[in-house]
Amino acid sequence: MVPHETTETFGELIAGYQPSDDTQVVVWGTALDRDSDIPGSVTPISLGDTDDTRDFRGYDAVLAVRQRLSSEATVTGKYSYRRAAIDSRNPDALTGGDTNPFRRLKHTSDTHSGEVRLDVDSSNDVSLRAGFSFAGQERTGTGTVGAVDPGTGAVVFSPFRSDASPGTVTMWGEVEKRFNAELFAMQERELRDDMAQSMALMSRASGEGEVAIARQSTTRGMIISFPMLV
Ligand SMILES: [Ca+2]
Repeated sequence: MVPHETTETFGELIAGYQPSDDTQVVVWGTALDRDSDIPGSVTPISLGDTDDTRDFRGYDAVLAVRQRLSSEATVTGKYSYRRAAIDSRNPDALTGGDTNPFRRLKHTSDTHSGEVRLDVDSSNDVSLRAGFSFAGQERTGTGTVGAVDPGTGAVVFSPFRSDASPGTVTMWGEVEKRFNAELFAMQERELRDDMAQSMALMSRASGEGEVAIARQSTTRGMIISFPMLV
């Protein structure tokens, strides 16, 4: 049996603060540290690799603030940060029976994201939702990789590094106007009259009423809400 141990340390924090009825603040965070020996037990097809290790460290933090601006309007802000790092070590790369060329491989990513959102629900059945969000990441890959020198036949190890910084920004808005009860009832009456006429016509034409009933339920579903995108 090849030594195969994994040690995990995990922590979590949640805190809330409400200085007034109109303001709420929440902070949330986690941290995970996992150290592993890989690849584990000896099997009939693998002798294992006792010197290999892989360490993972991750952190996550979120800050959220909600502020009521008036009886109709609320603004919400959120920011989050996440870091994840995997560090793999293989000290005996390309020596003995280890054919893995990577002596060390480390991936790190830092992600920042945030959102600001405005919600307005006015008393005249109009609601407005608008928001701005961003997400950005910095990714780094570093390590040491070995290759055989074709001239001398010796194994030469070289460091390498790659960086990437993808990001996105999004803005969106939506206005929704709901029919008031009076207008909705009027439209429903008109629709019912139309459907009654259609059913009467179809019944006379084909003797079947079910087709018109199915059409009626579909059409009613379509006018229940009336979204407008801006
Ligand atoms: Ca190894």
